[in-house]
Amino acid sequence: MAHTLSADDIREEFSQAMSAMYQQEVPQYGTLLALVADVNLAVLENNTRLYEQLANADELARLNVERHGAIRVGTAQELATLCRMFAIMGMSPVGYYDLSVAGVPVHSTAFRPVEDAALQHNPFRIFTSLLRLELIDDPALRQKAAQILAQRDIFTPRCRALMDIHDEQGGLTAPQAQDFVREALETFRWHRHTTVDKETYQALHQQHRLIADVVCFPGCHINHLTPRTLDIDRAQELMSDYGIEPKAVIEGPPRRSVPLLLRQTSFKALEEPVQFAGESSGTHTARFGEIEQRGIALTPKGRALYDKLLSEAGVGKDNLSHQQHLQEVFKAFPDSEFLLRQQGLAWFRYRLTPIGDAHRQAIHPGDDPQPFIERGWVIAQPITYEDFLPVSAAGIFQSNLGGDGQTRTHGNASRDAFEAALGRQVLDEFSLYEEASLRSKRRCGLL
Ligand code: OOG
Ligand code: NI
Repeated sequence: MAHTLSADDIREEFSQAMSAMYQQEVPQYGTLLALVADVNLAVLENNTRLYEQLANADELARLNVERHGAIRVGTAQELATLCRMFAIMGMSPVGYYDLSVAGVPVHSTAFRPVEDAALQHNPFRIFTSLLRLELIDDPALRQKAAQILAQRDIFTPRCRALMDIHDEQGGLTAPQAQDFVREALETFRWHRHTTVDKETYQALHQQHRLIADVVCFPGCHINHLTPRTLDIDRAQELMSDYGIEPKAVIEGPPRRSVPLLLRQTSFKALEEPVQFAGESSGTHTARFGEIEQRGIALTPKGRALYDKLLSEAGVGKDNLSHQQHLQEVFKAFPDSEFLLRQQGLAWFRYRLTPIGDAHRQAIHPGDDPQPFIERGWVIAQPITYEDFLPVSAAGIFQSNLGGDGQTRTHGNASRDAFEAALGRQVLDEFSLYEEASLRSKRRCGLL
């Protein structure tokens, strides 16, 4: 058959198309992109070490295209079909996040590329949540929501046909891929018209805002698209200058000399006009903007320490005092690449320098990389955290639910049910980082 486009190229096209669509739909997203571009430029101009580090790790090129988005779906079939759609773009489900513990009636995974080369090419990620209808306590309302969801198809017929073609042919030709990207985009478009009347919307909204958001529309609109900044504190400071009001506190770890995991902030969801079935109109708040700063991926040991310190620190009311408090609490977390490596708290990717390469025969499987690093034969680069944080995600959800943190819903972790809906198991993020680290050691002859 004719030449097929790679999954990496399809993902690249799709993420660009999604970004263009969201920029049209939510003009503040364009402002956010401008702000992040300004901040990143200033950081790179003033910090040549960081510039070189990013360039060496091949991260500079991806920085400008790097985005994550988020969607919420209502049924197992929708989730399983999304899994098929994202597979065509080289994205696999990684991680399981149970947000019901934070009073949000969903559980989630992140679709993202997993291979080193694919991540370098374009690390586009979609945080995808499945509504847990069983957490609606009124049985009649629960049944009604299920009925409404059963009637919709969030995928266009052409999109479904192209997914079949992809699976039969083992790929898509360039024109088919273009068609696929255009059709796939329709699933994530914003619709002003709800599929339900005002009363139904209000009843579902009353139960939980998120339930109304998932159930009442013909598609699963993308609710934010997040660029990556190199200095989130600066971005947070500048947001109001750009006419954007940030949420109160930056989620995640404090500012560090070796950035950890993921720090995030967002602006509040927009109140947007909607048209209910039966001609009455109203408003709906769902879509918002978010900025993130990514740092090093932690090992299970590092992550346990992070979780412990974060819960010790609690949640602050204003950002300044919260960050100061976090700084204090996180003094217990080593803050140098050497200590993070030595104590096995974070993941690194190893590379031979040209001198190291010339001395390959002196490096043996099982050798400690540290002396080689000190001799300039080996470079250890932090592995970037490519995933999400449940506490932060809950904070982002909450700040967009009007801040009242409707915590009436509750439920137990239900990973098996999620994977059954998805039609496969989610990948374990820790194994992915570990494998990346081991592969790099093997390439250096250290394993
Ligand atoms: C997803 C919120 C979580 C993140 O970056 O942690 C998220 C949503 O509101 O649907 O996007
Ligand atoms: Ni997000």
